[in-house]
Amino acid sequence: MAIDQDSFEVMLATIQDFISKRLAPAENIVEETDEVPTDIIEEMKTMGLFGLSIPEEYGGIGLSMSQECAVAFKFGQTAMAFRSAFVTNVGIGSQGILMDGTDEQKREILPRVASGELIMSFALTEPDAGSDAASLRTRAERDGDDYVLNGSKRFITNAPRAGAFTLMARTGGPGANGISAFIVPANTPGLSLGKPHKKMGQRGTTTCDVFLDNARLPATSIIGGVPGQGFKTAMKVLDRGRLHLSALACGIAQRVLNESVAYARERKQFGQRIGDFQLVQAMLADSQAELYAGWSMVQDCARRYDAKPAGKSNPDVSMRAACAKMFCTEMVGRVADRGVQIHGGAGYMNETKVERIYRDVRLMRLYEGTTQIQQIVIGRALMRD
Ligand code: COS
Repeated sequence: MAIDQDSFEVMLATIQDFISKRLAPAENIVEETDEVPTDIIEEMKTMGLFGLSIPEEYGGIGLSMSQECAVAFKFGQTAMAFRSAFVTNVGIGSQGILMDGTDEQKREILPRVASGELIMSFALTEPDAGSDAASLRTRAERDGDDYVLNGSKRFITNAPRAGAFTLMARTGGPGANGISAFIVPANTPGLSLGKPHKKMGQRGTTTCDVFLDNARLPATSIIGGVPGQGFKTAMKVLDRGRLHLSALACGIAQRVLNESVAYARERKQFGQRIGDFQLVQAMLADSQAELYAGWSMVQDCARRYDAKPAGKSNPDVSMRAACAKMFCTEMVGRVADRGVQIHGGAGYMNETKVERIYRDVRLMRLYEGTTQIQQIVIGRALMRD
């Protein structure tokens, strides 16, 4: 159930205020220290950001997908690390439990996820299973009432902060139908973490590998209690995540456009503002038009998402979420590139915001399914229909 629109507008205004007054001034600290200050994380917990998508009955705010996209757009206006700190709780880390978990799993886990007491992380990717997620090799062998897990997971967002993982492992034969989704507490004996990865951008976000060496879990840790459903759970979670990322990409494009317009109004060359030159205006216009197109896609797809029964798959919405992810993340790459171009040499210097954003957005075309995977999802849907 979504919160009513009036209350949501108030909440959105509070978030905007928090971003402008609290997060924007801290962007350089995040860039320099590669960390989000802990007092900011605590404030985000108090504001309820860790529970945006979790229904009120489990202690969250219960936003609809359309509302969540509006929040993601706002968080695009600041460094990506702030959103990343809470987003695995809102999206890929928790949604599998919400969509397919048993009542007991939901009651036990979701209130702690919503409050931010428990950080959830999503562990699907492996060293040899990225785009081909159904080929994952982490094994979960049945042993009495338990499963024993062995394998490794790669590039796991928020793993260094996580209290538990939604983790996909193979309980059956090869292919998608042999995969189950487990809830794995981070303190399970046999679970260990790799060193934090050093990345091109998105400083302040944390990722590392996760290793499982005879990690023993009760069979009740399987989401929904039924083995073999984990791939579908992961795909449904990713459909939703892809839409959220599309909204974020639009928010970031808006930020780049704002920075670029401000610069074009202020910077003078050949005796006039560079924004008065039509070649600069053309770059601004292309970015504005593409942003408008992307945001229209996101809003349309989110409305369709909200109209489908909660947690159920809907191939048409999956296809449209892939369209939005592909278009918006490619679009923000082009917008960021033009932003650097409009800033000229200054755009290459790391004191300008567009330099950071240019690096940060490169990941958007890779994670939660590359552009090429989105093309496959779209192409297959067209051939199937
Ligand atoms: N919702 C529900 N079920 C889905 C689904 C979705 N969006 N997509 C696929 N499924 C189901 C299929 O219906 C199929 O079920 P049946 O066996 O009952 O027919 C099963 O899952 C397997 O699907 P499919 O045959 O399409 O699987 P593939 O191995 O061909 O993989 C892709 C499909 C490539 C789309 C998938 O592996 C993928 O998305 N890869 C990218 C992974 C990714 O995004 N990684 C990022 C990691 S998180 S940062």
